[in-house]
Amino acid sequence: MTTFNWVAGTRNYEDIKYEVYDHIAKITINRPEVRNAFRPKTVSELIDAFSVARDDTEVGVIILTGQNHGKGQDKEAFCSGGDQKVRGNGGYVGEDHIPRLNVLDLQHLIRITPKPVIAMVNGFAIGGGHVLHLVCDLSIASENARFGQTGPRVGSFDGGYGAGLLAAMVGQKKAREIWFLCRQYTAKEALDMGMVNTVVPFDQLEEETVKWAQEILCLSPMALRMLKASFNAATDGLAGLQQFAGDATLLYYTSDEAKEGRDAFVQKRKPDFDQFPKFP
Ligand code: S0N
Repeated sequence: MTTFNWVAGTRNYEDIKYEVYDHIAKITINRPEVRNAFRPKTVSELIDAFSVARDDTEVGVIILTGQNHGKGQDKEAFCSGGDQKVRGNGGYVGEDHIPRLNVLDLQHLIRITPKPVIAMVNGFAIGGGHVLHLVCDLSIASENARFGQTGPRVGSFDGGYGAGLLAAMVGQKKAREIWFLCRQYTAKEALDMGMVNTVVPFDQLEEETVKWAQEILCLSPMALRMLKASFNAATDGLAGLQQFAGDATLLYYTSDEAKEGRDAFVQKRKPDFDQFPKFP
């Protein structure tokens, strides 16, 4: 088993860990005693960590995972969803006593982060934890991983990405089965359904995930960015198109044609767009 020299970030987090190795940021939900369930603080820290990774121009790939408990593979968790013990009326309640569903902001952030995000699923991915792996670009699971939704059992549902993206991935009938029966599925079953990219033995999970990340890091970051936005545009409606269009604007800003418009305004002259080709 290869170990990697992960270097801890400078932020002080309580519920998560942020580490970097070879242009890869690894974000770990660190509440193994509750199977890495998230409370509002966990989610706000995850949002901060994803923002740090997004802004770091040295980071090309982000891994999301759960802290191992060390009490046996069948007890490990990627994330067991919203912490039901702090679920109040109207959402999950943190130190400020305000009920929130801030995991929806996190899901959106993962979608619009213009870098590949890999879910390294080390165990249970259940409820809101299952949706978190769905919104990641790739999912690599260990053989012990278990997948499923529990909403109708515990009195909740995720009708956004949790339903729509799942159906786009596994098909309408299977998605409805997953939500309507609240069963658990093995890593092999998740692979067969098209929900995960590969399944590896537990002790090879990180090595395999880093290998995939390093392969991605050899490729063009701008092409990857445009591809991620393209895939999302098909499922995310105007919000997806906004991201794709924003990326196109970024590219346009780097052109002489766009610079001519800016410079002409700053220099108080008429822009000369005649010099630029009108491509077919
Ligand atoms: C993960 C499971 C299957 C693991 O089973 P196992 O190994 O038998 O462990 P347990 O003994 O059950 O658990 C060990 C300890 O961990 C605590 N714990 C586990 N999960 C949670 C959790 N989600 N919240 C709080 N605590 C948790 C256990 O209580 C136990 O601790 P002790 O011994 O001290 O009691 C199994 O644990 C399991 O099924 N867990 C619950 C899974 C679940 O139902 N999750 C919530 C599903 N809903 C969401 O995630 C909603 C997400 C959300 O925010 C949202 C998003 C969009 C729209 C709506 C919502 C919404 O909230 O409504």
